[in-house]
Amino acid sequence: MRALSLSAGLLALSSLCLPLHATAAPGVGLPPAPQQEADQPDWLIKAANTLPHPRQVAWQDLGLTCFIHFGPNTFTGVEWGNGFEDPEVFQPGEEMDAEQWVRVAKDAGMKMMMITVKHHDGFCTWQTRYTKHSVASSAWKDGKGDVLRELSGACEKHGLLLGVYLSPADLYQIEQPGGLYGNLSKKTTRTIPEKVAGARPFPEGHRTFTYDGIDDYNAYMLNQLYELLTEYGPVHEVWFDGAHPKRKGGQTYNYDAWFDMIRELAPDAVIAIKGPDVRWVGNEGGHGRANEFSVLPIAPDGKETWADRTAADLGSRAVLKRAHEQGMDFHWYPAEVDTSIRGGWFYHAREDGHPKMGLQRLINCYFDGPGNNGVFLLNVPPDRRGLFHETDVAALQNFGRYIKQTFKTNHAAGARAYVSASRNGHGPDLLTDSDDQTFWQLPEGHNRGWVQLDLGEPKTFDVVDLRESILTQGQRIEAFTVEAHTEGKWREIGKGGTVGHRKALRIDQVTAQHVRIHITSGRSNASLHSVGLYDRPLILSTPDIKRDRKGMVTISAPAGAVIHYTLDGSDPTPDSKRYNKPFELKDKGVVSAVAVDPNNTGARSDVTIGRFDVSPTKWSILVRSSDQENAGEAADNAIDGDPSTIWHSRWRPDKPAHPHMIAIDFGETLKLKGFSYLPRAEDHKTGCILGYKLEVSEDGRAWQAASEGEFQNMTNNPAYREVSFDKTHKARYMRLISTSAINNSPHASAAEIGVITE
Ligand code: FUL
Repeated sequence: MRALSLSAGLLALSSLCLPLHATAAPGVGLPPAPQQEADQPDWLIKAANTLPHPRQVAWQDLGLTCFIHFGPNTFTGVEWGNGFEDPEVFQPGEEMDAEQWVRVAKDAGMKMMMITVKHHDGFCTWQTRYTKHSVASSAWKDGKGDVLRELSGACEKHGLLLGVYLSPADLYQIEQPGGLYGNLSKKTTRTIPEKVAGARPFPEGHRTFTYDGIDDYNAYMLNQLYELLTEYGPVHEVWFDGAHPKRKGGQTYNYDAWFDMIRELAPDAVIAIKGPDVRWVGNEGGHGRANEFSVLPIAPDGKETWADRTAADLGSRAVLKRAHEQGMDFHWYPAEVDTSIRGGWFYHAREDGHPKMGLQRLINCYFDGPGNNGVFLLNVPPDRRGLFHETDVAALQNFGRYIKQTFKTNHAAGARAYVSASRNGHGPDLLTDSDDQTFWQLPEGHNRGWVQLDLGEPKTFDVVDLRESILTQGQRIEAFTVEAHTEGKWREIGKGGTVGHRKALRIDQVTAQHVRIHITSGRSNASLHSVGLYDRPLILSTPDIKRDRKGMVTISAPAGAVIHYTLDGSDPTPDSKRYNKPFELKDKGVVSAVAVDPNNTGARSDVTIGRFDVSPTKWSILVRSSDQENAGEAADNAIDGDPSTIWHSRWRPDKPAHPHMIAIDFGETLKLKGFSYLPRAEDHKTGCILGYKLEVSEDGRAWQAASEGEFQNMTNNPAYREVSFDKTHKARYMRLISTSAINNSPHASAAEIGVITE
């Protein structure tokens, strides 16, 4: 990028009040200098000057990271274990290969492996000295296996960073006799690591830590952290999950001591979720907010408890103003966007060949994560062999290729930049140089401004990639618009809100030589260290498959695409049957569909797989037994095959309470192996069932319990669930009874309720 020098022409123009650094680009002109916002309040300037720690920026630079959920649940088929698992169930195959995980992740562009070394069930997948409930008690590798050791070795070999997820919730320590969790032990002064008779010595070179007020469980956590941070090479992220299937004894956590030890033993590690460096984005679906702020209010004087932040607006001016008035501090707290490539966090064989995340959804998460001022932590659960499953490997390869291809050529590189104004020493030439440490910045007092790029010749692009220089200048841009000069005039081609570390804005494809970015609202004077213009490869969106109440299957794809499908579970190709109109599928079946570009380009979408059980053609609601809201939210909506309509329990009486019931007559006797529940789709999820009872009946009078419990992890991830019964039940009738709902909602609701038949 070439810096503009002051020319005689420019001097003449600047005397006409055109901004400094500007010179006319022939034929396209330059916009006038924007009017600046009068004095900005102190609290806003304070937010503009709230900066990240360098370790947070280094973490954010990773962009894409890999989550590994691997433990007893991999083998027992549940999402949350209960602490009673026999260590013997942990039995990866001989072909287990942590290097395969790392290689596949690296090829997909991931920069860190974050592994659950202890999930809520309490089983430890490293050789810990502090419990027998670990790999040491499994026959796997004769009790000598160590998953973390294998992963850290593979990470080191392939140059990826390592992160550890150590669950504070620990059901083994809650449930087992002598368990340490909530055992009401005395809070005393403890020196960590505590000695264990006969245990292998710790590596030399690390100091010990002495903390006051530590009970048994906190000592256990500290001892384990000490092991994890001293014996497995550098750790770059420590994840403390906030989820708790169960609590006991009023157990509290000495976070200050945990954090202190981490800072000392792993100074480059960010402490995530229940910690000060990285916040959970607020959902497990991989979605970011339209405006993802990194500067958030926190409680002052070290009183912050790092509660989940799930509100839609976390850091707008309105939020900051209110927080400031309430005496809160501001803190740099960037978002980690996490989701699983599969329906569950752990591997479940039933999901093989049934990817939750096709290419389109992975891409969306990318643009919601690193492309939206966050980091995308994508979970890929190893299977029972101890390998990433072929389905997931293929999805990751596709995804990696797409991202590499998208960001291969920056059409803004080498462009000539004009700006509304610059701070001294931070001119436009620093905007597209290849040095991320240098940046262009508006002068003080300018909270608005523009950048105009002359690309030298018309270029085609559909991504505008902006990056603020957050390390020293923080997050300041609140709103921007993008214009392109096409067909002789300027027109808006995109707009956005926050930028921060990075905003990769997807727009409709445009071909233009001149492009403008207007910073239309900023806190103080914003900076940008780079602008990118990229062109995404064409992909065809995956088809959507639906079956209605009458058993008619409709497959839809973007206009123009041709759909092919199979009904035998095989992968559809352009030679498979072509879809023309809805067809009937009353029984159980699998529909696999692909969209193909009709223009012989060979372009194809990912395959969508629709798995259907018997259709609800003959089903009806037992109206008298069902608690239903009739105004548009009747129980029938839960069996109509349309996820956009819902059943909702009665809003009145004014104090509704569980249980709520929905009862179905199948119109014939079915052999039921289980049932499925799809919560309503809206963000608020009112009435999303947590605790349930499922009863079946052959005659509608005598009911038998088939399943009872809580949908695991429903609060954090209110999504589709399947529940298997212990045995097959013959039933003509089924009723679902809610015993609780997430967020303590007194209601019950469902988008769809289905069956799993033999
Ligand atoms: C949640 C946990 O309860 C899930 O099992 C999973 O580990 C997810 C990443 O965090 O809070």
